[in-house]
Amino acid sequence: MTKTALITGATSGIGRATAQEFAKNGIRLILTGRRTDRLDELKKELGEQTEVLTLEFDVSDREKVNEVFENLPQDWKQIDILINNAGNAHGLSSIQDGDIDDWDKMMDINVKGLLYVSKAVIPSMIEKSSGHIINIGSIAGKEVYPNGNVYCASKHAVDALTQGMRIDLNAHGIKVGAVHPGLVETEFSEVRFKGDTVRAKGVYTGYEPLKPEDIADIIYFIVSRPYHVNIADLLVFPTAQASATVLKKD
Ligand code: NDP
Ligand code: 8X3
Repeated sequence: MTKTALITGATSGIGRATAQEFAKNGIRLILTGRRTDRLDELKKELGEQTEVLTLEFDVSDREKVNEVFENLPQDWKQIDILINNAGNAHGLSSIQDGDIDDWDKMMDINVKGLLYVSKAVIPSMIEKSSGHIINIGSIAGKEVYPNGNVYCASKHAVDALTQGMRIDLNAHGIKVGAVHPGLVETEFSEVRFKGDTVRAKGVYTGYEPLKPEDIADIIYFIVSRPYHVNIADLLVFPTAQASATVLKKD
């Protein structure tokens, strides 16, 4: 039976590559993000391989999330796979210099957004006693690095929520796991550095970073395991990276 996956943050980077990988493998797709032009492009591109529904909403807008999920078309209500991927870092500053608006964004999107979407999707998974949730964490959810403070806290929260969800949903036959990437070249640093593309590019020069497709490939591997196998926690680095702060550059 064809599975249906919902991927948040499918308009760029890891989410978009995962959508492409899933489409190649015939998974029906619900793709979400705030940029409608990109959602439209994806629907056109991937609609040739699989059925695609696109939904434009901000994951941190609780009322909008509820409205969107209450109004899902009937034949899209059964979601088998949820990839909680939408997220970003905003700023890279010491705790004393940090911008409170940036802090709000990271906690609202990376933590509360993930919760709002999960809360909307989980009931239908419980109803049929199956489902698979993968949260995209980060090395920043395993370690804290200088000036990473609030982003790291948001990703540590994702790590804790993944464990909590796995425990609470265990009795319902729902698999929960997390993938924690190290450095992946996406729009992540452009967002973190507020459009400073030169600074963003510098994050990924002098070594070979992960590509979004590397993570997408791993996510597809995880969702394609037999039902009795749950890959609970996976940390993925580029070979040049050994920890949040140890990176071998040329
Ligand atoms: P990108 O910036 O390329 O993609 C982020 C995605 O999240 C976009 O599709 C964006 O869509 C979506 N998004 C951001 N904010 C919101 C929001 N408020 N509501 C809805 N969607 C939103 O970054 P990545 O692909 O790198 O990031 C994906 C995930 O991977 C994030 O959770 C990030 O923390 C994590 N990660 C990234 C790493 C890296 O090195 N790149 C390493 C470890 C983890 P839109 O703007 O259209 O809303
Ligand atoms: C993204 C990777 O090292 O910039 O989560 O935090 S890092």
